[in-house]
Amino acid sequence: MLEALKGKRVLVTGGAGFIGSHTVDRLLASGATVLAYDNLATGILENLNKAKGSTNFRFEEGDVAQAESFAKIVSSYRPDAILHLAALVSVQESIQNPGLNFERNVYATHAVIEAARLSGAPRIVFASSAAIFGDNPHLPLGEDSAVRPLSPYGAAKLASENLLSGAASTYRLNVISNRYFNVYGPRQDPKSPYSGVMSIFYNRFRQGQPITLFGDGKQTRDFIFVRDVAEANCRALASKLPGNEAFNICTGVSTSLLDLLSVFKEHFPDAPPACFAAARTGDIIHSLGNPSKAQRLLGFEAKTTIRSGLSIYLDSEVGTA
Ligand code: UD2
Repeated sequence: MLEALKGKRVLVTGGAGFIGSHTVDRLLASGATVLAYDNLATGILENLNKAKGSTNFRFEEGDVAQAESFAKIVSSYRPDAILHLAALVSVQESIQNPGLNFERNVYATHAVIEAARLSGAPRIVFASSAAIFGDNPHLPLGEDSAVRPLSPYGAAKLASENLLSGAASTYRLNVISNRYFNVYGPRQDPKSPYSGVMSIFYNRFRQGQPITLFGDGKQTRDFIFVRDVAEANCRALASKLPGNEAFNICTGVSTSLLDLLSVFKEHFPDAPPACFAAARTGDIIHSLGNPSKAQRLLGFEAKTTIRSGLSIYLDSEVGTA
C-alpha cells in the first residue's frame, strides 16, 4: 500500500515533533518528498537528523496558526497530502491554558483546511485522539462509540474532526482522522511535566528518582509504539478512501500503570518505590481501542508489544532512534 507514496509530496505540520519526525522518516523511506513545518515550540530539530540526510526533505520553521503565511507555504509547495500533527499535546496543559489549546488545536485545524482548499491539496490526515471518547465505559472503543470529551484537549480534537468532516462534504476534500491512543517511544520529550507517562517514568528511573502514580495505578491505557503510529499515518496518507473517515489507532491491548511499572522494574531492579498522589482532574480511568477498522480498511496492525517497544525505547537516545 505504501508504494502509492512514491514521488508524492507530503507536507507534515509538527514535523519536528515526536510523532511527526518518526512519520517523516517513514515517508522518506517510502519514497515520498516531504516538507516538515514546525514552530519548534515542542518539536526539536535533532529529531530530524536522519531526515536531513535525504534530498527529498525540506524543513520550514513556522506556526500553522499564522494562517496567511502557512497558506502561502502550502500554495507554493502544492502537496498531494497534508498530515496535520502540529498541536498542543497535553490534556493537563489544555486545562491550564484553554486559550492556547483553542489556538493550537482548533484554530490551527481551520487554517490547515483553508490552506488545503486554496491550494487544491486533495487529502488531509489529522492527528486526533482517544481523548474525544472521555470516560466511555463500553470498551473496547470502536470508531462509532459515543464521544464525550472530559477536557478542553479532547473537546478541541473533536471540534477539529467536525471541522474536517464539514470541509470533506463542502469542498470535496478527502479526510482521515487518526485517533491515537497512548503513544510512546524514542524522541518523546521527557522534560516537560506535561509529557506522556512513559517518558516521565523513563526519565525518573534513569535518574534513580521515584515515580509518582496519580490515583491507585489501576487506571489502564492502550499504549502504542510510535513507529507503529508512523506506519498508520503513512497508510492513511497513501489510502484512496474518499470523503471523511476516522480510525482508532491502537493495539487493542490494555495495560495498567502498575503493569507498566513492573515491566520498567525488570530494567531498573534497584529503583526506589513509587509515590502515590491524588488522581488528576480530567483523567480518564480506562482507555482501550478496537483496532479492527484500521486493520480492515488501512491494512494497519500495531506490531510492537509493550515489552519490545519499551526495550527499544530504553536503548535509545533522544534524537538518534
Ligand atoms: C494521552 C495523551 C493525550 C491524548 C490521550 C488519549 C500524552 C502526554 N497525552 O493522555 O495527548 O492523546 O492520551 O486518551 O501522551 N500518570 C501518572 N504519573 C505521571 C504521569 C502520568 O500516574 O507521572 C498517569 C496519568 O494520571 C494518567 C496516565 O498516567 O492516568 C496516562 O497519562 P498521560 O499524561 O501519559 O496520558 P493521558 O492518557 O492523560
